[in-house]
Amino acid sequence: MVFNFFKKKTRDNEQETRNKQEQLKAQEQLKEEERRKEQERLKEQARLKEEERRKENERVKEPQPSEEPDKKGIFSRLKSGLTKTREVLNTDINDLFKSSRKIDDGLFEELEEVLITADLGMDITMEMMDRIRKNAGRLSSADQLKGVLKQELIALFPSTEVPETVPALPRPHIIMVVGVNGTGKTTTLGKLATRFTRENKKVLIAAADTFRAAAIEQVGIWADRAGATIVRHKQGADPAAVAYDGVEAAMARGMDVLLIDTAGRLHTQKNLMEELKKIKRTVGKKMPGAPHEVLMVLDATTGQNAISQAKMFHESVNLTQLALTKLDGTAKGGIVAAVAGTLHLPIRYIGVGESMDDLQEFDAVRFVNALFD
Ligand SMILES: Nc1nc2c(ncn2[C@@H]2O[C@H](COP(=O)(O)OP(=O)(O)OP(=O)(O)O)[C@@H](O)[C@H]2O)c(=O)[nH]1
Ligand SMILES: [Mg+2]
Repeated sequence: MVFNFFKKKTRDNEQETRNKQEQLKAQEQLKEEERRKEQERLKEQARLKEEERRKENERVKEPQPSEEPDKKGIFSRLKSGLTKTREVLNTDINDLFKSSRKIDDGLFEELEEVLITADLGMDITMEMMDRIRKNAGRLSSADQLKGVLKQELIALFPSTEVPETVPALPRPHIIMVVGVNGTGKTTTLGKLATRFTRENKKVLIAAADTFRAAAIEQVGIWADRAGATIVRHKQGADPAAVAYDGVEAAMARGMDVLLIDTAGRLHTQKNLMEELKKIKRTVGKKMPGAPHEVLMVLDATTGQNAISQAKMFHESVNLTQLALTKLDGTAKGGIVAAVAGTLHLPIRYIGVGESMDDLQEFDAVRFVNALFD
């Protein structure tokens, strides 16, 4: 009896030991399985990383489409950016000639209206119409008329050699960007910064629009995106002091370009003009001869107003070049010709959309061709 009891107990103990051993074995197997899975996961991770590195290397080696847009790319972007103006100039002029109309006074009056709708301005339209009327005998189709219009428009632009955007000397090349609020100053400055850094130039931005905190932030985002450095003070700081620090830093750090962003409250407010003059003076004190360019940014959608704004800014800060933005948002693309014909200031850039490649260097022949082709 007692013997049987011990025998059972021993059997139970043996069973328990076996169970424990099996449990341990199962746990070991589980651990081993986890170790294997972890190793596989690490291997896969390393493979993905390697793959990413390889792709990144290829990406860096390949020219980026947006870095070097080919001429055709620029032209088709320009054409599509000018769609609204193109519709006025092409569709309306084609319509004038439908049903084989005669070239008569009635047609010329309608043509006059078309040109004014495209915002060529009264003076330029009248001048052009005078010359077109004199050539009336030689015109018999919409295409011929468009040909004459193209010639007349191209003649409005001074055929100056396009200078280098950033000459090698003097260094830093300082561009002060001015204009009425919301015209696209900061965006244009940001796009220029991006363009210059892509050309391997060292770019510094001075955030001299201290009027709003958001403006300093906005320019900071552009600087990050462009890979440019930035000099900024707090909101409300003296803009001329920011510009001064910008020039000092640009000189000390051997920068190629310094771009100065400025505020754009209404140009009718005297204090803005005084502020801009002070910035300009201060920059010139730190670096004689600077700023090398005073770039005014005009919003094309404001049409003829852009001309009076530019005249006012020119009187105060002596503009050296112009940019016309938002041409994609208006049928008033003729403003480009009106500006060129009235202001005698070079149009250096035009904006035909929001993306990086939509800020184009202005080329009069390309522009006029894009309007009619
Ligand atoms: N469609 C279009 N929008 C543009 C163009 N250029 C600028 N913009 C837009 O215009 C708006 C105003 O641009 P900003 O660069 O902030 O103008 P700003 O002159 O610096 O404005 P303030 O600093 O407030 O005086 C933004 O929404 C830009 O994206 C362009 O060529 N086409
Ligand atoms: Mg701005």
